[in-house]
Amino acid sequence: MRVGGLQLSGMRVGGPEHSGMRVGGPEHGGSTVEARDFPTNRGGLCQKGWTAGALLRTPARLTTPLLRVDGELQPTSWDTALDFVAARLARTRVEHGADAVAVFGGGGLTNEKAYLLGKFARVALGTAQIDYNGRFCMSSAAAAGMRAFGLDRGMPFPIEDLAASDVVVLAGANPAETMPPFMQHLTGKVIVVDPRRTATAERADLHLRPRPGTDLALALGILHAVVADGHFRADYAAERTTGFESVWRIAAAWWPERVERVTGVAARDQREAAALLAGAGNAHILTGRGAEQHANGTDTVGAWINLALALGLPGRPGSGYGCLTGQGNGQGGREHGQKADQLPGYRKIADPAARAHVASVWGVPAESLPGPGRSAYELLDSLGTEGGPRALLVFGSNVVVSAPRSSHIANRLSTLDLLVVADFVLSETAAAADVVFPVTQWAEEGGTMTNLEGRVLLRSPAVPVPDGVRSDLDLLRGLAIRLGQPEHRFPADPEAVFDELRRASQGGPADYSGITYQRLRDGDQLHWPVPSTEHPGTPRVFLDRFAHPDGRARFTPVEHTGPAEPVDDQYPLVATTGRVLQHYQSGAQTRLIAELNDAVPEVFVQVHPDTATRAGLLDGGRALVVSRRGATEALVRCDVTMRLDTVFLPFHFPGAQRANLLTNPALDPHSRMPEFKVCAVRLEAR
Ligand SMILES: Nc1nc2c(c(=O)[nH]1)N[C@H]1C(S)=C(S)[C@@H](COP(=O)(O)OP(=O)(O)OC[C@H]3O[C@@H](n4cnc5c(=O)[nH]c(N)nc54)[C@H](O)[C@@H]3O)O[C@H]1N2
Ligand SMILES: Nc1nc2c(c(=O)[nH]1)N[C@H]1C(S)=C(S)[C@@H](COP(=O)(O)OP(=O)(O)OC[C@H]3O[C@@H](n4cnc5c(=O)[nH]c(N)nc54)[C@H](O)[C@@H]3O)O[C@H]1N2
Ligand SMILES: [Mo]
Repeated sequence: MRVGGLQLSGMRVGGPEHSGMRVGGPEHGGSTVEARDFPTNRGGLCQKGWTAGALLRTPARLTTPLLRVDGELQPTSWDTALDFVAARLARTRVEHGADAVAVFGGGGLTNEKAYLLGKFARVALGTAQIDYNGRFCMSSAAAAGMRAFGLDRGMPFPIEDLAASDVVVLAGANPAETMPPFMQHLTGKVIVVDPRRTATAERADLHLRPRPGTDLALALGILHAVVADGHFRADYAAERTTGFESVWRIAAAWWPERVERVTGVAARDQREAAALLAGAGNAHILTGRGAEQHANGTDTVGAWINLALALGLPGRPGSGYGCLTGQGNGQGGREHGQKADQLPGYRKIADPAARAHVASVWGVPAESLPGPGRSAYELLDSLGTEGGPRALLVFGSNVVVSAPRSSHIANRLSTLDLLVVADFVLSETAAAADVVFPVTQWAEEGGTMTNLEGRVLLRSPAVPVPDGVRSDLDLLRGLAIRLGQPEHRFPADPEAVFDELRRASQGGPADYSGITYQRLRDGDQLHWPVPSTEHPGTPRVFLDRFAHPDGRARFTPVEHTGPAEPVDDQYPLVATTGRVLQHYQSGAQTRLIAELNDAVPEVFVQVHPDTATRAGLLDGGRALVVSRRGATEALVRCDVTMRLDTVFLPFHFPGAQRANLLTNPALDPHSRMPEFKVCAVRLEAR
């Protein structure tokens, strides 16, 4: 694994956080991060570092395909499983049409897998019904970036820029737990916006603690203060943007005292944030899932971007706006066609020119390509319904645990004629499948990932593939051939797939055509777009112009609306959800590792002691957290730094401990992101 001096790339290369922890863990002690600030991380991080390889050797590793016979999953051969699945898919298609088969992908898949999965859906299955868990992840930031800049590259600048930044705002991100190696890039002042006093907030110079779901108002308040105090960059706005007036018409009415009443953030603190940002030579505003996972997440990110534009940050060397990446391939996974509305190279599937180009690379008629399909939650919600899909293939997601309103989604899965899951462990979703394929994991295979700065990283296999296990690419090839596709159309060699991806992406917004495995092996640091093999890559994309046709960034008028589900007498508290250091995502992998599971063995509800007392709860006791959609049984963890109106639950646990039994699947109208970060709940003693 080539780390190239960039901590983060190492982390991202590994896909699952584990490998990242191997990079991040040891670095941690000697970095700018002070141990005093991160009491929980020191143990946890090292722990996770040392146990990184454990998953490769876990006895829970799947090494044989499983087929449900008489209600039980039983071992079978690859040929039997492939023949069975292909026959069932073909029959479903004949009886119910191509859209009766659906595909669900993941942002942890390599670029090659994401690309081939999208091609498999559109060409071998002919279905429009493909989407992926990235819709649950960074989609609101992507949509807001598209709207403001005409392009979505998470960080349009190299991460090293952050170290030279005087002020960095982290809105709804907790990288001290979710991306520890990132912390060492924060050497200037840090403003953290988070309802909780997280390990990241402990490091902050200023911690703004809004009520969950009110960031949009907070960003308007800070913008108001910037303008009122004479710090609006009118020269920059005139030269590089459009639309400030429409934004100011709204922000003028959100003076900090009014914002204080909505968000709970003191007007004084809003003005201090404005002054810090205005006084900075270089500054960055970065968003994480806390700002994005809302039914108005796109507009909320848009409000943070408006603030960045008013300060003249985007496209200025040494400053900018960016979003922090989620999964191993959070960036690349959303560029090459596993998204419902997308073709490779970040092209739109509804665009006739894009269809013609990609169809020619694939050797199929453009008319044969389906149009846009349903977004992730809408897809899962439609399973087994009238006109909805009757078969589903899942690659790289554990939706039984991670999808919002998850008991409903588990019910929908149970109505399918066929559920197929490819995984290396028996996740909760795999356990519900009719067929499970055992696939290779990160250290056993090659492929590329694209990190948060849009930089493409090549990984080579480090350990041998266990007997009985095949790669996702192999599996797709096996199914495609059985579905009547010519062999050459579905290569299983990652480099061959990448060479095809290069051609398919050529001329698109995310142009990879100039990136080759050889250049990556030679150590070239290539940030897309890379339109030719001589091109040096594009570390900073917006220096001269933004990607809209007029070259300008767009201020977008956004108004504070608040969460989709307000609190009331029955459900008086706001529940928000997220992560802890020791567990990864749905926990399918980390719950198998004893050291991690012992550190945080079950779900907890983090709550202010006064709020707990009012509900008759004791620290260390048990609570039932109840929303309109379900109830989660959780350990009570009292914490005096919590807001009185807010509780927090991590979403890493299965069964009755799922935080997603509570969550509200209200969707953002632009990104179709569900509102994971706010729902109304009450606490009951158990
Ligand atoms: N240890 C670990 N690391 C991970 C992961 C993991 O599961 N475990 N997952 C990876 C993935 S896929 C992702 S997407 C990233 C996520 O990385 P982050 O975005 O850093 O993680 P979260 O915990 O989801 O959310 C961040 C913070 O948002 C806050 N928050 C909640 N509601 C609001 C709100 O309304 N406004 C604001 N401003 N903040 C709010 C929460 O209190 C939380 O501390 O982490 C990646 N890294
Ligand atoms: N309440 C709440 N819910 C959330 C969130 C939240 O903040 N709050 N965050 C959301 C976010 S940001 C995300 S990203 C999702 C994540 O949630 P999921 O999509 O469930 O992600 P994982 O738990 O990583 O599940 C990935 C599964 O695929 C397997 N896998 C990993 N790599 C590969 C591969 O290369 N090939 C194959 N075939 N399988 C692989 C793993 O073993 C695991 O079982 O959860 C979302 N859900
Ligand atoms: Mo994510």
